[in-house]
Amino acid sequence: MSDTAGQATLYAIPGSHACMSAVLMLEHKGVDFRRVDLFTGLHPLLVRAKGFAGHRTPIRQVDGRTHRMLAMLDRGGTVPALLMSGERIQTNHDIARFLDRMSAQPALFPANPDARIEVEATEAWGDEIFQMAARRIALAAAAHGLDAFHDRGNHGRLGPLLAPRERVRMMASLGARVSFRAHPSNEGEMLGSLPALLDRIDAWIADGVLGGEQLNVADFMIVPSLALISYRLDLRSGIESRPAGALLERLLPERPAHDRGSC
Ligand SMILES: N[C@@H](CCC(=O)N[C@@H](CS)C(=O)NCC(=O)O)C(=O)O
Repeated sequence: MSDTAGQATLYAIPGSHACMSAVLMLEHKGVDFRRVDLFTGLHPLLVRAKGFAGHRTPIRQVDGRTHRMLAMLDRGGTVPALLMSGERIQTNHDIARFLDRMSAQPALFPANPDARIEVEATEAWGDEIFQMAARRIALAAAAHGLDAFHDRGNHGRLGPLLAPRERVRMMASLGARVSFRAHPSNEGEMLGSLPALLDRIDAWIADGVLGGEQLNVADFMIVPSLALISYRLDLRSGIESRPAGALLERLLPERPAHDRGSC
């Protein structure tokens, strides 16, 4: 059961790496779903209007803590938000577990308990650390103007970033830069931390935790963040030349515009 007979609905915003994680998991499971892109910035309100609860306890941190504005945004609610079989599920963490409960195969988590612990720890890092790092690194570039981005953020592995229209993209990125403390003044620090983050992903690939024959929830959590960072023209080739870049190309190949909806 769902809002339209048999079909799930995924509420998202354009270009969201977090929403692409949910898209990849739904595709992996072969779920029939429609994607509804909400207007970026108003999406916490819009998703509440669709009956989603928001997060009473903060779910996101910047520099190891949840400042007041971020806590307020978390209370409002985040996308991806999934309406499926009459249930409303918010956050990739809960969506992954819900999807595995609904149908065990193809699994998102390894059956072996030790392997599962490792994958869940990698997923948590992708969710709590890397997703925010990617968001802030991308937003910081917007302070230099849209020319800092592949195709000015109009097309790419995640589709148009934030909004299909450039003027709206610039306005939305300005608000988000304040919310997520992504400013030219701390950009150097964020960029300085990136090589270690990418090395960590490459090491997980070498160990077979990521990029295995059977893809898992951690792959789906981490790869969209790589995609978002690689919109930055100054970082693109540095990512694509790594093992992480090969995994990115495997899961989210560059496609002609509009091929994957307007994530
Ligand atoms: N880590 C969570 C959070 C996702 C998240 O931060 N979503 C962003 C869009 S990329 C959002 O809805 N932000 C609302 C806001 O900041 O007001 C997940 O993966 O589900």
